[in-house]
Amino acid sequence: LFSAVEMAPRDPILGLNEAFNADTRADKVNLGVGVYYNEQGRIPLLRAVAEAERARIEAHAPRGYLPIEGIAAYDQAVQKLLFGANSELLAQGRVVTTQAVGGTGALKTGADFLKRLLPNAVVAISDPSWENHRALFESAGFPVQNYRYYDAATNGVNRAGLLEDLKALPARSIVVLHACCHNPTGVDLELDDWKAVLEVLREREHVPFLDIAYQGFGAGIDEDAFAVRLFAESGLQFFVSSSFSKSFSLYGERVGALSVVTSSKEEAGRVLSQVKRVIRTNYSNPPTHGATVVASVLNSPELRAMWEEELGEMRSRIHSMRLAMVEQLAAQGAKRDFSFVARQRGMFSYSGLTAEQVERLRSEFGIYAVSTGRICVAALNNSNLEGITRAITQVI
Ligand code: PLP
Ligand code: TYF
Repeated sequence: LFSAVEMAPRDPILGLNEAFNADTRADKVNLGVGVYYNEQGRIPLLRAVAEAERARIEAHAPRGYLPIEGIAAYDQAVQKLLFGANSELLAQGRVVTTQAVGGTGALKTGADFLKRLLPNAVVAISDPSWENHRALFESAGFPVQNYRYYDAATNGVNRAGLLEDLKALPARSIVVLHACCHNPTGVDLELDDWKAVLEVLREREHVPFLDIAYQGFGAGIDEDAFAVRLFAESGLQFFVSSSFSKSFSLYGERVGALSVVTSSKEEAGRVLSQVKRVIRTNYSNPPTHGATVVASVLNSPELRAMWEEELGEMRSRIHSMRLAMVEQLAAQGAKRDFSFVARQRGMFSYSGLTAEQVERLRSEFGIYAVSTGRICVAALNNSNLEGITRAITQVI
């Protein structure tokens, strides 16, 4: 049965973790995987999460099966976070939200549902994009193409190329867009870019699929939902996959959601029934713990305020690390202008380092980054920054 099974390639990012864990050097640093580490180099357990967990344990709550679509209080809290508490769409009952097994599970549920609706569609993702986007939509049976996005010459967005490529896609393609804190580049669209993209999508009848995995890590919770809210006002039907892995530091609990914007309450009911069918045939119903915790935090005024403060601390620590990195690289005499790092948003920076330079960082200095040059700025701290910037200065 298995004699002809070939070895599958490792995930380029999660594979790095394995190599990092096997490295015995005491001063090794992992700038590979997209995880937020605090100033002490640890994945934080947020105070708001600890509080909610304590209350939950004390309540000795039974662990029955959840509904297929997940915890209602969770789904509603997700909707408010994405669309805004006063959203007209929500009041009209036009948004279907189901709890998902992380942002990844939301993308896959959405992809499987879309495959039934548009079996011959093309899926378009940004060049570059999160490693898993292509594989995930291909595994749902879609051909996946790139649209131009990052411009290495300016460390910005290739605006003309982006719009041209979206126009050139077959009508009714599925277009995956990073709503904020683009992974891997850290380069986001500006307000006017979003408006221009929206008009092309409308013209070409493309189906937008907004992926938001870093809400609160860019400019703020509401600010980072800008694209979702712009699309909500547009009257278009679209998909949103969202994740609390980063914003609640609950990576391993797998807490995400899929939201589908429909054109009426009646349509929403039919869509929900089909999304539930996809979920049922994949894993029946979602897990309890993470979503219970997130719902208690979002629905309690005190815990919510605590969470917003903690998320704000993570966001501003990353920003100060960006500034410190630019400053230190200049101070070390790096023969390149790294000021763009301070303008990028979210956890990542596309540093411009080549695959060979990344390899030297690993072999000579025990510093792990993705071979594309992506580094996780959220893993920098005041103790490791000097060593990292010195090593970067040496390899370039
Ligand atoms: N989408 C993007 C753009 C991501 O960077 C990630 C990162 O993990 C995900 C989705 C998946 O999120 P999760 O870990 O919640 O599955
Ligand atoms: O891009 C990252 O580092 C995170 C974590 O298959 C991740 O999004 C990476 C690869 C993967 C799943 C999660």
